[in-house]
Amino acid sequence: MTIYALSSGPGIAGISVIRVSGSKTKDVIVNLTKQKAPEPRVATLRKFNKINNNELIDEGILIWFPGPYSYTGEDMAEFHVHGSKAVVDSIQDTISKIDGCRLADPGEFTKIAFQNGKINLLKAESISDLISSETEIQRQQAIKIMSGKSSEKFNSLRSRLIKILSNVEAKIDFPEDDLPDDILENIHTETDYIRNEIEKILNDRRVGERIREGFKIAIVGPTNAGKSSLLNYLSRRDIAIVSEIAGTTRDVIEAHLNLDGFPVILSDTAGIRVSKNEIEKKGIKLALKKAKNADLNIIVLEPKSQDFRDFFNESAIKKSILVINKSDLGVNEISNEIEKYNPIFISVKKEKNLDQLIDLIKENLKNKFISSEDIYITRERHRSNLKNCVEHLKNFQKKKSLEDFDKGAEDLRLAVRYLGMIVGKVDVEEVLGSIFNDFCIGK
Ligand SMILES: Nc1nc2c(ncn2[C@@H]2O[C@H](COP(=O)(O)OP(=O)(O)O)[C@@H](O)[C@H]2O)c(=O)[nH]1
Ligand SMILES: [Mg+2]
Repeated sequence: MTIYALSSGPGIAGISVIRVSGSKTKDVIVNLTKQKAPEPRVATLRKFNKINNNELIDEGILIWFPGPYSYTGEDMAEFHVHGSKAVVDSIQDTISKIDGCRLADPGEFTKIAFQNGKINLLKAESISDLISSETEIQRQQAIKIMSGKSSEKFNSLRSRLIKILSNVEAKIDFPEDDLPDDILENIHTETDYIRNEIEKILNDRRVGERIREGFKIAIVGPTNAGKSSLLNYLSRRDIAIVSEIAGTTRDVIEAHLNLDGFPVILSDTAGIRVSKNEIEKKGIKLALKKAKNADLNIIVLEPKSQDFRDFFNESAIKKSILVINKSDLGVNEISNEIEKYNPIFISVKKEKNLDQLIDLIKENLKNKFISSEDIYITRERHRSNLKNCVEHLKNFQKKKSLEDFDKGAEDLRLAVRYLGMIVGKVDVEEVLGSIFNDFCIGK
């Protein structure tokens, strides 16, 4: 099947790009241009026509990428046309009339690229992350992984694991040959090393996922302190109802923001107080849960607030910035209990000190997460494969004696498989190759 799709964004644009991939690509070119394909990979001006009546659709740039030197590895072409809905529809409609051509599924170009070995799974995922990145740190993370940083790490760990496996398998296949002592010792030190490396990667406080999905920040505190006002200010929209009536916000209201380069999911929550209203009580429960799961809490109080520690447990307070809002009303009556936590004084109404609050939030996120060691994983999929890999390595490590190696080999095979699944590599042939290339059995 030959697939086609609009690869640039929908809507009116200066230029739109329609991509075609598959064995019929050349037919598509010939049919639309009434000429043979231009020189490969050279942008060429062409007229694009309907196929039935030769009516001119548009004039634009055509690039022809014969396979395998293309993104998907198949024959490909790009039609750069004027970006109107009518032009794009007409080109696509014309291509659809050519035998063997159909509209691409979502992600299909990249899927074919993966199937043809042009890119690995990590790269495919990071391409999608790069496309959907909204902030600078998301872009940086995606491009690092796209350029192979994580793939190299996992491929190198995997090759080392395959080498251990080949040593173990050699011992099973040729039990009468004594394995040199240093090889046996090496099996154990290498396994320790690999397990340690993977555990280090796993022990990353989920920074990669957090950057990809957004840092979770919960705005919490007593009723009427100005939580909803703060959410509206930070998101520059009126998404939460602001009112002097205590208990207005009951549901959790979320906003995805780019906070000066940081991807953030900001949640406004119900004000915490003792309430008899069932619905409000549910909202308060949700608020406390948000505070527990958040990466960072902003606890909003008023100058007259007496204390806040009844509401939150120690661990929620530890990851919090304490904010006294309504400082325009005067800040003389701050209780000692609150003063101790070094609060920042703001006024959402008078827009006082809000830049300082944003700086403080950014500082907090930076210290907590960004300065941590290198990030190699960005999805739950990576994490669960790594965890499975470690589990099997642990099982292998329990098998100390040579007699157990039979079962141990299976542990290692599974460990290799899980590690391979991250980059999308699962291949037993490699194990065989590694045995016979590297291991001079001599028989
Ligand atoms: N004086 C003053 N009033 C504020 C400030 N921020 C919010 N308010 C008012 O406080 C009331 C409660 O605000 P709201 O954002 O709904 O508080 P929430 O219950 O914590 O979500 C509203 O009447 C706001 O206009 C502020 O900085 N100064
Ligand atoms: Mg509110």
